[in-house]
Amino acid sequence: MSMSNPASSNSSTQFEEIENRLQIEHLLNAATLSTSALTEKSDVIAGLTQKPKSIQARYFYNDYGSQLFEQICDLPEYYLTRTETGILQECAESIAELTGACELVELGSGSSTKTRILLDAYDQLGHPLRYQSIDVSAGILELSAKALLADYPSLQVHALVSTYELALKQLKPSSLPSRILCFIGSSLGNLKAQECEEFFAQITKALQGGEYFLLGIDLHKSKDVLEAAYNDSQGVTAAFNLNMLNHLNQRFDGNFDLTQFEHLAFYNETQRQIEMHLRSLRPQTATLRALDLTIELAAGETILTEISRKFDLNRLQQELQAQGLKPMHVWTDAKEQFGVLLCRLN
Ligand code: AVJ
Repeated sequence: MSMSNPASSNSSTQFEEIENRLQIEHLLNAATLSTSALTEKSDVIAGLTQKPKSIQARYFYNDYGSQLFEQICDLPEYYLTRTETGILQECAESIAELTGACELVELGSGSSTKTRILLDAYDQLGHPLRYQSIDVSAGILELSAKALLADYPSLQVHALVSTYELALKQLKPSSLPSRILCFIGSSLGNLKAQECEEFFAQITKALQGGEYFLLGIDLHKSKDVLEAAYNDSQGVTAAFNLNMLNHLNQRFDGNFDLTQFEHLAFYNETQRQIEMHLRSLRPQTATLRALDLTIELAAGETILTEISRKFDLNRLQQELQAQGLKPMHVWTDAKEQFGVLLCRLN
């Protein structure tokens, strides 16, 4: 390597320095991919051949879908991200004080924007900064890890390309005195009640006694506020929903015609969940060649693409407690739109 050009030697040193603090690991590699690809295919086929039809919410997140989601977070109607950010700014210092030095592990880390609030709090208390980010999207994972390393000179990052399930199965004991597993952004809302319970059980298995679980969840509120958040006036949420068909087309060699579907989102008050659907505008067929699957849709027929559950803080605390995840602290905003819970494993 040439050291003659001061500018380039400077930037390459900086580059090497960042690489030294970064470890990237792919769990979705050839060995595990064959089985996960199989499950994936059968999940898509099962969802599209049952009545009513459905597709799993994680198909929103190809590269374009992740970009659209970042746009959603900034929409005036989408109060969730803004409100959770405000709560984290209020409580981050208490969290860092309560837990002491901690390795931060985050499920579904995405752009890691809100994580910075926590990193700052640990940093201000003089705690070492160690962060394990976990996401299925390798692109956003690597980009945000590098951005964090550039901004936090003493941070160590272990980025894991993985599903939640695989990652939780192979979490190694923390090298710091404790660990905090973060699952913020109300992603829990995508899980049905039964799946939620199974997920909490996986968390308690992955953590050691005394370690922490930080959970961010959207709360039940008026139908108007909720429905506006999922039917924004700029149509970004509609584009996000429709992009799922694009993603399936790309991935499974399909021919869904996006112009023949419309976005539908409403609050199901009995189930306390937003439901997003794609509604067929006319009778039509679509084929996913890689799956050897042709489906028929009647005019007006819907495909369920997401549930987004809205929680009750008391009930959720009981559920966590029942699983051995003891709620230590709960924070909300003044309007009680969103909640952040710090739990400790018994
Ligand atoms: C990322 C699952 C929390 O449910 O609000 C945003 C995804 N869907 N707009 C949510 C989403 C439509 C989001 N979560």
